Amino acid sequence: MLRNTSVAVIGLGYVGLPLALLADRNGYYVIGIDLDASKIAKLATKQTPVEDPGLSESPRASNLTVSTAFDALGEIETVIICVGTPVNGNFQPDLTPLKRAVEQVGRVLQPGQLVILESTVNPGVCETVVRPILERESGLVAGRDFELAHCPERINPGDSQWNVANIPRVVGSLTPAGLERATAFYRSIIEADIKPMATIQEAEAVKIVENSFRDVNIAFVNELAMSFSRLGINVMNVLDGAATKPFAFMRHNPACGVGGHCIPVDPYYLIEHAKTKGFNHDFLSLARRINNHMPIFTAERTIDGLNKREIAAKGTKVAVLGVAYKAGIEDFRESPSLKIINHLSEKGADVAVFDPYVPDKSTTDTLDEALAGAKAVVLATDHAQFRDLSARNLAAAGVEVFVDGRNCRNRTEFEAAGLVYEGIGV
Ligand code: SAJ
Repeated sequence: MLRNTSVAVIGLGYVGLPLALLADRNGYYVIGIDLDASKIAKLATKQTPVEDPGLSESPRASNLTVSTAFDALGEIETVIICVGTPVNGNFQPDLTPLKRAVEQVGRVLQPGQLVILESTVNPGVCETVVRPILERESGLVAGRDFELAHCPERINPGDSQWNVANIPRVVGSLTPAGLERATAFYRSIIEADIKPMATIQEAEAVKIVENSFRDVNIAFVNELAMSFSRLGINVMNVLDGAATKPFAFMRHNPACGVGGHCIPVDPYYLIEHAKTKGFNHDFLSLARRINNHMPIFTAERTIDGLNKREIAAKGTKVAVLGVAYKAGIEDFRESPSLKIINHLSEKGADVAVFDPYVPDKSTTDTLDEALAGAKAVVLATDHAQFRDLSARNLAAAGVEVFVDGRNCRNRTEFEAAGLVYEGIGV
């Protein structure tokens, strides 16, 4: 017998934890499952395992039941899978974590349950990967014995305005009954529009499309930045001008690269899936190549800057500030900083790394240690602390080159202090 108004969330990361806490706050009996025992231990003592200002709820106030085991799922009405769907080193989609979680759910699946996938996948994964595993492991039939739906996650880490409670969602399912149940669930916890899609594939496609849209727009301004660097035109000033157009223009900003677990990853799911049907997404692929090149472009600007001072990169200390893929968070998945560090190291530079949000990837404990003896500084993540760095203090410390990987500083200030300033198209 399934427990009324009960929810299980599989995967308690940036996506699953906020969702589990929100369902709990809305009166559901919620169990959270994660393979990471340390995360479960923290949550069991009401601690927050990930620091995110966008977390609309606190574990301290929740009645969340957490576990690393799946066997408690048997009585749960709605089971939501929120595990990561990364790409491997060759940019090929990696569904291993998803398949593992679905197998575990399938083994304890009960008649009447609703399984919802929130992980980002290409169109077709729910029907050709998730459904067969659930049916094989349970002996049940989707759409008859249990329901399967897809509601792609839309979490924006670090965003204090938009969070799981107020971001509109789309939902798709194999059957009208599944669609009705899933839509009703999200409408019961989210104060925003929940749009039912005609098919589960449409719901899968929505997320890939919205993030590919962002990736190609970023690639557009990144290509402009590289072109305008040659033309001697300040791309940020031009984008400021273009942004005065009140319609049909959406501002994006060039930078040292595109990181995170969404934007640089999701397009590959569509690219690779379409290839299996004989279609090449040349445009999406080109955008990925442009954005993947930006860390190299940034590292080369650093070397160019040192050369302007007749300093060879080889054997020279370079401080890379920031490892996280965007400001104010600790997540460094697919971060451009990692590629900048690798490229400069390959060129023989002595690279020091400091990010207060990512101590495990920093090579020094303090900013001053990273800067000591450095001839070049690369601002790779625009954490507030790095936005306030004084050009004069850097010059006094012997720094000769400042590379503004986020175009967040002012060329004039650094040139007035006697430094070479290199931006991304500025
Ligand atoms: N970036 C640029 N230029 C831009 C915007 C972003 O270089 O104009 C870079 C960022 O520095 C970062 C990467 O792209 O390295 C991704 O940035 P992001 O702001 O898109 O941050 P994410 O990865 O947290 O994206 C999330 C996504 N949300 C979901 O997938 C549910 C994305 O869809 C949102 O558009 C994005 O937040 C957002 O709007 O902030």
